[in-house]
Amino acid sequence: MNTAKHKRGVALITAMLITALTGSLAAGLAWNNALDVRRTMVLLFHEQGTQVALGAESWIRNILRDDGIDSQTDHLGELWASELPGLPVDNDSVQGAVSGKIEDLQGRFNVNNLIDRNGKIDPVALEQFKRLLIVLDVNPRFAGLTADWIDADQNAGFPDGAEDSIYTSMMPPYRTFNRSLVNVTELMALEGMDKLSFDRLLPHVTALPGRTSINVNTATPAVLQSLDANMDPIAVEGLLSQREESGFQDIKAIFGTLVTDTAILDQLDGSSEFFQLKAVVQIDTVRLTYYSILLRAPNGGPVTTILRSQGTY
Ligand SMILES: [Ca+2]
Ligand SMILES: [Ca+2]
Repeated sequence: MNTAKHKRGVALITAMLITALTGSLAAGLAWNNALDVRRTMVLLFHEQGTQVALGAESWIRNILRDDGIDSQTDHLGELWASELPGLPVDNDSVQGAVSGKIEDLQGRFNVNNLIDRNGKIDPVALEQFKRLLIVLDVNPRFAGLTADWIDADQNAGFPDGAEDSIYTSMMPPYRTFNRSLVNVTELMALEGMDKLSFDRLLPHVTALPGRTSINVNTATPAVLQSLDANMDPIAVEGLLSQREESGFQDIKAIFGTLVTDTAILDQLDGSSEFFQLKAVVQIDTVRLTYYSILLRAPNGGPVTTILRSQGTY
């Protein structure tokens, strides 16, 4: 009698255990399934966002190409320079928005100008970069450090230089690049560079392939001030009010009286070849930022993408 009761009790407990076990297994499966679906959706949104950004880039390339056909100069009053308002991305499967901003990279100081055509440091560009750093309240020793980072040799400049002997003794050790920068974020690798200095510097510097001219129609106020040792904020204010939104009428005449170094004067221009698109895409909960560097061939030529990056410059 007792044995039969005992057996029934065991069977009941076993049945309850199995029910509990299958219940928790089913809950686990449902949870994993929900996670898988969500993960797949995020990957899909990411892919769709990338396609939207590429579409925006293609659209901007057309705008820049049309501008190259229509005008010989580039200034901040032109269509490309206006911020693109957020456009909806809306079809059956995708809901989101895309916005963008184009910047003329030749309105910034190209750090690759620090090196001349023979791979040696260009003293005129070095002095200009020092002046830019001082205007931005950043330590001017980064000018010499950048030049050493880019120039081909291992001879550290004095007093503001650093080559492999310095960088290989750091933890972790690394070596100087010793060639033209591909991406301006490489400046973060300079000895002593900090986030605050880098953030101040970033809107005013770029890394373009080879030596490039400066477009004074789009140059930042700090870059304008760096053009000559005697340029002060009042002179820059005067220049900004002269150029307004349609650019300078006669660059050589205006800057001829302000810039004494002919090497810098010869570098000043009113048009540009290099632009940067920053596209921000939001698809559902996924937000992506894309940067594209666009090169426009002169005289209404085509516009090509020479560098793309996601998230950072
Ligand atoms: Ca133009
Ligand atoms: Ca070097």
